[in-house]
Amino acid sequence: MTALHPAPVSPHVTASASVRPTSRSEFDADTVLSGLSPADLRHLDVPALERLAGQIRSFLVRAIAANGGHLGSNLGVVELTLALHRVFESPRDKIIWDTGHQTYVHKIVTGRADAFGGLRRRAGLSGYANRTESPHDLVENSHASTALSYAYGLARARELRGETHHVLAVVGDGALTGGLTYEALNNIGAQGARVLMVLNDNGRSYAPTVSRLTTAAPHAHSMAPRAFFEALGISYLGPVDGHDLRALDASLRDAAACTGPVVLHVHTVKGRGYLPAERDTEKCLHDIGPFDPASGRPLRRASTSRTYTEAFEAALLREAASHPELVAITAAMPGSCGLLEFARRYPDRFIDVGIAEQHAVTAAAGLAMAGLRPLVTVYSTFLNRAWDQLYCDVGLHRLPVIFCIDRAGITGDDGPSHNGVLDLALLTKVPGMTVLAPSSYEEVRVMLAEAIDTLTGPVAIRWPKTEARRSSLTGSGLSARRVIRGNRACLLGFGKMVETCERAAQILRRDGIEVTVWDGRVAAPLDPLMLDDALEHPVVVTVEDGIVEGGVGSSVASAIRVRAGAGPLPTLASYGLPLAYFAPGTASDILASLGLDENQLAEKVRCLFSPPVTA
Ligand SMILES: Cc1ncc(C[n+]2csc(CCOP(=O)(O)OP(=O)(O)O)c2C)c(N)n1
Repeated sequence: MTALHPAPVSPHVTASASVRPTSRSEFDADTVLSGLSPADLRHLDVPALERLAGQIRSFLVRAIAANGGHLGSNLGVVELTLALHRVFESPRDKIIWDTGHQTYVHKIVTGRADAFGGLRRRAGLSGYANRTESPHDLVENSHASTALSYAYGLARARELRGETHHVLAVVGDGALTGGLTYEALNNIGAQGARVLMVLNDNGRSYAPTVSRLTTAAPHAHSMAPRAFFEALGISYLGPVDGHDLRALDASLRDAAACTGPVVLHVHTVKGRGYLPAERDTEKCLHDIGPFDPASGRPLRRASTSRTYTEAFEAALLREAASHPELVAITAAMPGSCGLLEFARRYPDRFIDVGIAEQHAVTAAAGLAMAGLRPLVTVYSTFLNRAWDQLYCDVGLHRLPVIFCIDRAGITGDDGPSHNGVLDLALLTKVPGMTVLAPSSYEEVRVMLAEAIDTLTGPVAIRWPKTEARRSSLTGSGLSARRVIRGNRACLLGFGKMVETCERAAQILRRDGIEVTVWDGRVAAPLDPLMLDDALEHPVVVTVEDGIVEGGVGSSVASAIRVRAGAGPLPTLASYGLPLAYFAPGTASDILASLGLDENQLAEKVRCLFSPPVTA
């Protein structure tokens, strides 16, 4: 490691830290941080560590400004990470970061600063902990509230194997709102498992955390957390200032000396040291795309297009004005799910339950039983958490809960755990559930209105992370919409894949092959007119951005076989995602690598003809 130098000071620097705003082009590997290891930290005195903390913050701002990523959370854990790696000996001691979005500093001090140029890019550094990157990374799932359960398992294994290392879970106050955390705490306390939980309390999830147990108020010596943890059989230490390296060092050593379960309560400031993050009231720049480091403002989008989330936000506001029975629920993601303006206009009809998707869904069931129309707004990947609640608590009771599912399909740069690849296959298996997949900005409004005004059971509307195309033509009701007529093949697209089908049809037309394209719109129940029309074609192809195994394509194929009876059956092909975890990359690159762009789709269709038609 090279010698440590003081970081330069700037107008954006708060009193105790130093971040140098730079232009995007200045981002480069940092010679001071290059090749840093936990052992290097143990040789430094506190002033040198404080200087290092400033350099790390400056580096984080530059690196994330260039690539996008998780900023606020990482700026808040700089001193905590340094202290942890000084006091404990990773990887012998096991440190598990809950959620993993705040492991950038951990990556820097475990020798990965040089890789930040490729942060969240294809074949680059993951935005979360990643087992293939380093032996210091134990867990690569980015879903919250899991760390204590892993820790309990690791601690029990340690006892059974007669080992002596420490097992730590660093859990945010947001992650502490998830039910899994309480299950683990109960188990750890009841069995006296020697697990050290570092409670990183910055008072925020994205938004302020929904909890009376934690608070970011520095030096708030509330008795509530102590009483809570001690009641469960877990010793409580703190609270300690998470930016005071001396205090952290002493407290972590005290915690390490405990022979049973212990929680060390640490207060940190999200976005610490970078004023644009500290002052961002929505989310302390929790996550952000490429931005101007001098101002903290996102770099302008290349196009003026709106996203599907924005389409939903506008549609919801329109419906909410005339439907006082609508209630919107989020599991700690009001901004990302497009609920900020709704929450501002209708605070009584907005519910943030914390990072608690299971509770959100069953609470929605309760609201619906009492005659309200709850909307559960959630990312596709996080809905996985609440599958049982959706199936039994909502589905079985046929309750009119509206699931507004964002980030469906391949999301890309957040890596495998963030892709929403299961929702279509799973939701279409819930008896009585209507599943809608808009293919344009305008369709979101039409479908939300349909869900509210006409449908009486559970409904899911699922849309991707991408910008939404504009279209003056929309469908209606539970009908699919034929967008192109042809006789050689019938392409049935769902959601954003409709556009790919249309482009493939144009390519095929240039070769003299006329195909029909349907915007399927409704993944369940399937439109009988669309199925009848498909049966008229010699080749039927379905295209979706969810897993193909058990997906909408398989429902279509079964329905067509039943309809065909003993008559001639068209050649059937279903395209979608294979059963795999997809490494980070852009969504379009990943889809293309799976053969799901228009050129490859056109080629696949040609190959289905007998004999195959060459371009
Ligand atoms: C099950 C689940 N739901 C939602 C999210 C989205 N999410 C990522 S980080 C985060 C907030 C985490 O807050 P906290 O644990 O306090 O960490 P902080 O970033 O504030 O340090 C949320 C809601 C998630 N990762 N997992």
